[in-house]
Amino acid sequence: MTKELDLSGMRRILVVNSRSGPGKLAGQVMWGAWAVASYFKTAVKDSDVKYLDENNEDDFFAKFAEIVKDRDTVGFSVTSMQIKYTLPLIRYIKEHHPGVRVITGGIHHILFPGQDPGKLIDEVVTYELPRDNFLYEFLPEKVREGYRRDRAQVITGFNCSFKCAFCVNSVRNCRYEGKPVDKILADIDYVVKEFSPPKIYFRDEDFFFDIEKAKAVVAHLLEKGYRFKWEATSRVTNFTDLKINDALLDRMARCGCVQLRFGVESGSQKTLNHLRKGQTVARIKRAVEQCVGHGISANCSFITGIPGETAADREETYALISDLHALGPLVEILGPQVYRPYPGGTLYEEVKKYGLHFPASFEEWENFYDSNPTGSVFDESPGYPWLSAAENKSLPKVWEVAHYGLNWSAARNPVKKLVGFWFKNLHWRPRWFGGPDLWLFMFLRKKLLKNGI
Ligand code: B12
Ligand code: SF4
Repeated sequence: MTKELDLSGMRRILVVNSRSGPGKLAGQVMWGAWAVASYFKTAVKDSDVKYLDENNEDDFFAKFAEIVKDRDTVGFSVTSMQIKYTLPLIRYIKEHHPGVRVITGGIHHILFPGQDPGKLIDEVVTYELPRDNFLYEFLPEKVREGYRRDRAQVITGFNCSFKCAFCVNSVRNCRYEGKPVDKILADIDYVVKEFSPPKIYFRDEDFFFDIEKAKAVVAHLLEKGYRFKWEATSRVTNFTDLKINDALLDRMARCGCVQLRFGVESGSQKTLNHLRKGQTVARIKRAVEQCVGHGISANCSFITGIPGETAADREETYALISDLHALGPLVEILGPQVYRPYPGGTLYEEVKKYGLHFPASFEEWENFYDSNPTGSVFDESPGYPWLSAAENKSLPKVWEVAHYGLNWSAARNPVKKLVGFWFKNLHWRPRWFGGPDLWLFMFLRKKLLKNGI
């Protein structure tokens, strides 16, 4: 187990981010792998660093096999869901280029620091490498195209100081880490100059945690007169007189803020308390109303399938979703997605009592999600022991009904509107999360839409 990564002997380096599922997440920015490639390039003297993200490359394997030939070190960034796609690449290296040093790091190793990495991996890094600088030379062409066409991203902070019981941050010994304001502003200016994006997403677990930073960004955008639209994530608890108040919302709307994303999670106060979310239903409503009042869209994310959550709690969530949706087309509903447990934290202790097991070594994760795909956002068969057979079947479909029934009913496109009308009245209102029409719709969605979304 590596304590401090030894950079000596590294010069010709390849950093790889494999895909995480059968499809590719094309156009997405892979911050972890990007940070690592940038760090190696900056920290290793005379380095020659290459970067490959399978999600954003055509002919990925051919490129990988070619580049790896003359490397001394290959680093892989891994979430648990990527292990299935990373291990075959590591096996290829060990078979064809046994002298190459293989290093793995990323959130999987941070979550499971003590796990046996097996014989194929030379070093495992279980902490975050410095991420002060994201070198744009590593940004793949497909991501650049997305920046120009739809939306660019600027990272403005890392981690989170809260410890919500269901969240990965509750099991990590982490706190919110701001990025220096001058760096954020320089990044914004660079991205505008280089890509002229129609929109920017400020990537941050809580953009308003450091309110002075948020205000400085808003002041900068107003001063520069930039025309792009922007969106960010916030806790609803930031909506106070001292933080996000009407005056700030007004300035935000004036400089292009079009959406804030909220982790609403539940409409049941009992569940919110159980999740240690630190927010009330009344506050959720107030924040969303205030946002909408300033013409800013509110994207409200929910989870369900939590141990201890009753049908009555779920009904309170559905009722809150309906109330928020009734505020108009500026409210977007995300989920409710089925809770995905990760080891550690208070909720995991409860989950363990139901006998849910996670693999004990790195290699055992390879096929874990084949039979128990708890990592998939669109997991259709969680098989959780704390849910009944009927709940395991119906809960993963709730988000489809909410998305197509509520969000689409507010769309301008007449086809979407019609589908929305159908799902809202036939499924959402009677809480019917099944039926042949829903099955057919889900089937078509998977076949037709990019990334299955
Ligand atoms: C932003 C984000 C995304 C973005 C960007 C992903 C990315 N890789 O950057 C998008 C939307 C694309 C995304 C997609 C997915 N995500 Co995501 N995502 C996040 C989120 C919210 C923040 C990650 C981030 O940007 N961190 C900032 C970067 C700079 O830090 P970092 O990635 O940890 O990297 C540092 C260290 O880990 C280390 N490191 C990383 N790689 C390497 C490699 C080497 C060799 C070394 C030495 C060190 C090292 O140094 C880095 C710099 O400090 C996290 C939650 C969280 N708090 O971590 C979830 C999270 C990482 N995602 C998760 C999941 C499940 C996914 C998906 C699999 C979802 C899906 N089913 O499609 C995909 C996988 C994407 C992929 N990696 O290929 C899970 C992973 C859980 C797990 N057990 O692994 C998390 C933890 C959220 C959760 N549900 O709890 N995600
Ligand atoms: S759910 Fe949101 S607020 Fe809670 S710990 Fe996770 S990132 Fe922080």
